[in-house]
Amino acid sequence: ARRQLAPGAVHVPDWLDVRAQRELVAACRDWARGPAPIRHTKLPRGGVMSVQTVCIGWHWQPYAYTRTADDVNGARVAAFPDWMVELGRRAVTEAYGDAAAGDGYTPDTALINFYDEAARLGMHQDKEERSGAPVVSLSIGDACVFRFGNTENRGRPYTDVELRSGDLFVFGGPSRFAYHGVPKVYPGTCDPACGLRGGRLNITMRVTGLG
Ligand code: MD5
Ligand code: FE
Repeated sequence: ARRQLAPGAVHVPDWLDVRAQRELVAACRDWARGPAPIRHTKLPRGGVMSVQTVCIGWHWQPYAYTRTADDVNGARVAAFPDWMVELGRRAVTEAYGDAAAGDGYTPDTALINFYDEAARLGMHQDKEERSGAPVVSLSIGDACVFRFGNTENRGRPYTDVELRSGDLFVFGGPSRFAYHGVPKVYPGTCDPACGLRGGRLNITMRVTGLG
């Protein structure tokens, strides 16, 4: 079942079965170890994000993409695997009910966010990509409140949606540059069968539009 929150913003609850969730968790554990280890991203004004992030394909550091993780250890980030391109295509096909849209989607990067029970993500837009292609979001582990806002500012109107382990969310079209954030994680809501012992994992695939 899919639910459209706004034009281009589609939530597909329970899209990944537990086997697929475990496989993704295992792959993310691997990437978290290196070549550029997972870390709390440092912000230019001296802050540190409570969320921990590891990138594949391209490395995101506020507020640009690079091939090397210059703010971590300088290593070239892991390649974006073909199997994840395929997963992204299936996700877009499912969310939009449009196989042509899915086939035309070629993500080249993913930001993998890990939230412990205290982590939050403030309201922001994702606008470092030079492409208006959709963002595919996959959630695993503890449930959270995802706040889907508007394209004008960080405040109201916004809609709070609960995202749970296995959920898919696709943000495309007019929703691609909406403000959004994660104000709360619900600790202890994760089924250990997902492969995580606690916390929330979110994988976002993107098209950077960079060569
Ligand atoms: C998360 N991650 O749950 C979210 C899921 C990030 C981030 O926000 O930047 O790593 S991705 C949500 C998203 C992406 C692009 C556009 C919109 C939402 N949107 O228009 O609402 O860790
Ligand atoms: Fe974002």
